[in-house]
Amino acid sequence: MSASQTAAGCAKAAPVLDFDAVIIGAGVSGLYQLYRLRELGLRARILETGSGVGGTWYWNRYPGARFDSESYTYAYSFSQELLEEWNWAERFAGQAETERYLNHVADKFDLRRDIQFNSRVAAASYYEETRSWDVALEDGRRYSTRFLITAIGVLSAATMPRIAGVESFRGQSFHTHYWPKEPVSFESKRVAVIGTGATAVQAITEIAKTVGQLTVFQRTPNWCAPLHNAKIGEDEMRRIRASYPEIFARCNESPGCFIHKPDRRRTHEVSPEEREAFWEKLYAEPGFGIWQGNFRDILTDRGANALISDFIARKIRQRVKDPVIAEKLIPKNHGFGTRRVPLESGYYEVYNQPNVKLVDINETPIERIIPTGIRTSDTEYEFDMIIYATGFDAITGTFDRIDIRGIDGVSLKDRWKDGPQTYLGVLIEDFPNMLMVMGPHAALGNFPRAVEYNVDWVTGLIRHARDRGVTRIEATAAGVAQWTDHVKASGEGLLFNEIDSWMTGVNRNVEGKQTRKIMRYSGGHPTFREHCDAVVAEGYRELALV
Ligand code: NA7
Repeated sequence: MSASQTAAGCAKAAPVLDFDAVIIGAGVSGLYQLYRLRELGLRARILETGSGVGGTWYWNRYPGARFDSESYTYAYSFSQELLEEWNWAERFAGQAETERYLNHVADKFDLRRDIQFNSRVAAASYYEETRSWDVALEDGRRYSTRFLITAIGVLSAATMPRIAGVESFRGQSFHTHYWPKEPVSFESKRVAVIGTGATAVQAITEIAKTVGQLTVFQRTPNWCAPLHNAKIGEDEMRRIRASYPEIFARCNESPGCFIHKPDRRRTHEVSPEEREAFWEKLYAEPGFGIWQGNFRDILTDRGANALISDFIARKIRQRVKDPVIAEKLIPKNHGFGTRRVPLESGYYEVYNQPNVKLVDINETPIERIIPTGIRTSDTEYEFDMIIYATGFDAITGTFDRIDIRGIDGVSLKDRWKDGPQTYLGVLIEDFPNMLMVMGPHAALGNFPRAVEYNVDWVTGLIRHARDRGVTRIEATAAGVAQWTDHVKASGEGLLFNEIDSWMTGVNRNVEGKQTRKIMRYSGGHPTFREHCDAVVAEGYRELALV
């Protein structure tokens, strides 16, 4: 361990700590957090499980992985120079382009010298005597730090299905999150995909282009809408670059930080003809407009939601030739937009291919994985490859996988077993000096837009502490209770909170995650920022700073 007496570690106890701040994760959040802490003159280090930067965009290299947010809205906005020099090649960048972008950021700002790769954090414990955290890696290395900053994303703990026999399969198998760096060929192969979430929709569409035979095992269909990706030419990039300030301003004004803002009208305010024309227009436009830029009541009013669901169902019926398959692909247990809407580039047409089969596992459940393939209640399917697109233990799952202990050894996993409780999604009572970037009960959406605000807020708090010789920051019980109540209240009346999905904390493959919980702030980003700004303006109320 190296000895240092540095910027933040300067007050009362004056312990010799390895770092002022340890950041877990070198994704979009962690990279920017490191950049900001360096500006403060702190000694910070990122500990990262992977061997490269990028987080989500480092791991999820499955075929078809790409943005559903417009590339130019996903870029960091903090550096004019970066905005000037980076050209996006596609309206919705693929994984490779995004990974290149984040590597470029790491190089440009010389971030790598403070990033330690191949370093999975297994445990972190708070010590009151030194007001510091002890962070332990899986391989036994340990570091002491004043601040522990989690930048671990909301979808980083991949989950395998609880199906018997997974280990027995003799062919190739992959979880989409852990896709290999080497190319994988599907040619002449019999491939199974389990799952039909946003990941599967992208992967299936890409795999279907070259596969021998593809069989999709579907438990719950999702409402998908067209992405309409395209290349960005030089002229378009020039126009985008010139309008970055307006683009970012517009994103910041919208509830999800997307470029698409809800239409002020209610669904029933317009005539059926006008409604239909509006929806046709949205369906033909790129990106999340049909979800995020729709009439403002489609996610709160059951009647409105039924109408838009019916519109999308008609589109599915038009695009899928076999009416029986079309019906299977139309969700029956939730309305449009109440789960994450996968954006697609020819997904429905895949089911018109003679070499693609859809298996509804509600009709014929999977009994087990066998050495040669998959056995359902009525058939044994033989496969060369099984792809698990089975999602994540979302939002709190990555926290659960680290043994995080606060005051007197209290476990964070236990503390949150009935749902997360936080102050502004950043702090937790009894876990002093631990700060979360995009933690539970923060506002989700277009990630980098939200990340930049979150990181700046966290950085501001650390600066405030440093300037006052404060070495211990903790959320108060009252603050946590207030915020947790407010987060719950902000979710009332929203249809998606009545539906099982990763956004409501349900993952049937994980013990204890079978019932819905309020996992995220749904009052919209502008209101979220108002709350956080007010806390700063009032001198960090509801925080105990000593
Ligand atoms: P999702 O959206 O959680 O999707 C996981 C899919 O896997 C979903 O269709 C699940 O069906 C299915 N699944 C999970 N377990 C099983 C079992 N045991 N049997 C059959 N099918 C199963 O994860 P994604 O990776 O697609 O997307 C996550 C987010 O990443 C996405 O929203 C983007 O924002 C990026 P279910 O719906 O549970 O019936």
